[in-house]
Amino acid sequence: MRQVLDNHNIRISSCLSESEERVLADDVLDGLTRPFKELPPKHFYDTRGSDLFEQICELPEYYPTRAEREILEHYADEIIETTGAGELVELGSGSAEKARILLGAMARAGTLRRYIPLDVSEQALEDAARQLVDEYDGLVVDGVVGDFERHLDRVPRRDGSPRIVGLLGGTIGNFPPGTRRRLLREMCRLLGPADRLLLGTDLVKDPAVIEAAYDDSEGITAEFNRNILHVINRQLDADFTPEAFDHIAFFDRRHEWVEMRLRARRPQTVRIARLGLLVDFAPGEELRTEISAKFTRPRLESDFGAAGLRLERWYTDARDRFALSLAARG
Ligand code: SAH
Ligand code: AVI
Repeated sequence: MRQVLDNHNIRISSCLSESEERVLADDVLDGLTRPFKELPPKHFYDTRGSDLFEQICELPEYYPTRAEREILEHYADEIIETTGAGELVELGSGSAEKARILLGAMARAGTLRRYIPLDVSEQALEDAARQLVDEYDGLVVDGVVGDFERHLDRVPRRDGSPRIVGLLGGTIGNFPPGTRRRLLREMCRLLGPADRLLLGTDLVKDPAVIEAAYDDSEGITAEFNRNILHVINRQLDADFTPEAFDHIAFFDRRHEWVEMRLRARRPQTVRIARLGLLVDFAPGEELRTEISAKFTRPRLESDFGAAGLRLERWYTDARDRFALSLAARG
């Protein structure tokens, strides 16, 4: 692992290297040569994509962030009291806005020791780490720049006190059902008997509310969606015209997930120079860029069961829009 930052309270190491470009290249090669084109959503998050996501969180239509924050503000002290946690491992930590609420509860309980964020975005990780050590006296941030689908074995070992492993924001919903269970199983392996998983999931609700959250009136989500094409242009020397694609978001009632797609406005051929690949788009052809699954408690319990996890506590916001689950091994 490469050391990115090492001052007295912040250590950040990176599992990512030039080979990341190869990961994107392989995903693009797979995804754009399929009969139905698709790309994995983790490639949204370069610096611009992370900024756009932060703007999405502030939008009036995007309720998940506010709903999850409401739950955390209400129950963080109880969560820390029941777990006795002194460490928070957060996967896909982004700006660490929500971690801050849990770290505050740990500070009040006198257990706070270490925050271990893991994110593909080095910039987001570094910014969050600097702010947090300023805010919390004695806090150690041990960050990992990495991909939680590949680098969970690089999460630093427990320092003695119980830990919470968090995956917040509903990010688990961005994985299809089989991959979701595999990821939960891998997260379960990070837990000792006294540790707990804290998982944020968006809940099934009126499709109109969900669709508005993924197709906001200011067009920020549309820009976030198109950002994946900017990433491919820059990293793989491609010539996508992002504006030649419409942003589509719809709720799939059968699977209970919202999908984001990019729909070609006209016939076009895109050249991806690094791959020596030409990709044709028929007029109206769609490229799926994200699913975001919405959950019910029974669905989540069956996913937990399949992953060797047991649901202990289920917290929701006052309007039952979002849930936070506390789960243990076994
Ligand atoms: N947890 C925050 C951010 C959610 S956005 C919140 O609740 O608001 C999703 C975050 O996960 C982004 O910061 C993105 O960079 C990160 N991410 C997405 N896929 C990832 C992966 N495979 N490995 C590591 N981080 C990932
Ligand atoms: C990060 N993830 C949980 C967000 C979601 O709601 O699925 C990403 C997002 N996509 C569009 N808006 C926000």
